[in-house]
Amino acid sequence: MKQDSEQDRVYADPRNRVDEFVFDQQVARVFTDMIGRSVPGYDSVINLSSVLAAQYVQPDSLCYDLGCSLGATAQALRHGIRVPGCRILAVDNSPAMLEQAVERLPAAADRTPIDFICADIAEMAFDNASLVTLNFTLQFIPLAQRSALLSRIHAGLRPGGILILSEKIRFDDPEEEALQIEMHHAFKRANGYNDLEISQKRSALENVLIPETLKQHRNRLQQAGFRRADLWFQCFNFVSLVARKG
Ligand code: GEK
Repeated sequence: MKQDSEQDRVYADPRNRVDEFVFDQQVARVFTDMIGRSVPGYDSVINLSSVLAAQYVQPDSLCYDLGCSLGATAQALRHGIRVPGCRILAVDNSPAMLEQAVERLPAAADRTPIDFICADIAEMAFDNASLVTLNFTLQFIPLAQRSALLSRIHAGLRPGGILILSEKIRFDDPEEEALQIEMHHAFKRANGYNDLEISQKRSALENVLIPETLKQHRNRLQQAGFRRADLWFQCFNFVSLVARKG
């Protein structure tokens, strides 16, 4: 089992042309370091997902970790689950990420099983779920597919089930948008990224990671049928919501 991620230097050297960001082998190898140094509050959101699992996962139900990457959320859910008869389905469409996820999964025969599945979450159906996580994943799904995905998640949840939706967001107020980005970049610099790395990564993500406002997320969740959606975490321009099925 591999514990440590290599240090992320993916955008450290100057490039003539910055291609669109992809979750390939190069990214998978450094992903734990990359996301920890890039997403403010990442560790808190992942660790606290286990608290929500302890509170809301129902016996004999499924948990879906959508866009599971290396399985950090799935492992946190497993740590939190207190009830019998559950399975965690950890889904990603990047074979490189899943390969690393399987390699890093600690053996724990006595805990809730985790199945890693290679699939496009925009094409999946959901069933018998009591908890679903979209931790920093919806932002990578094409805008036109987001509503249908949330409706299918809602349909697949049991009564009382929850969706944890964590996202990078943008702000309607241009000054707040600029200030939040300024603080996010300060966070990245404090974690050792230089201005070249920050700007090349930003270009690579430009048409790949499409953030929306909190209001857009709340409206979409409501339209998908969720009874309510409450903000439980924010750090700069990164938030997490808990959406509940009635
Ligand atoms: C964590 N939740 O560490 N279907 C399946 N997976 C997808 C799709 C799709 N259509 N599009 C993107 N992904 C994780 C972090 S990372 C966030 C999530 C980030 C996957 C993609 O391959 C990647 O692994 C993940 O979504 C997004 O708790 O890198 O900022």
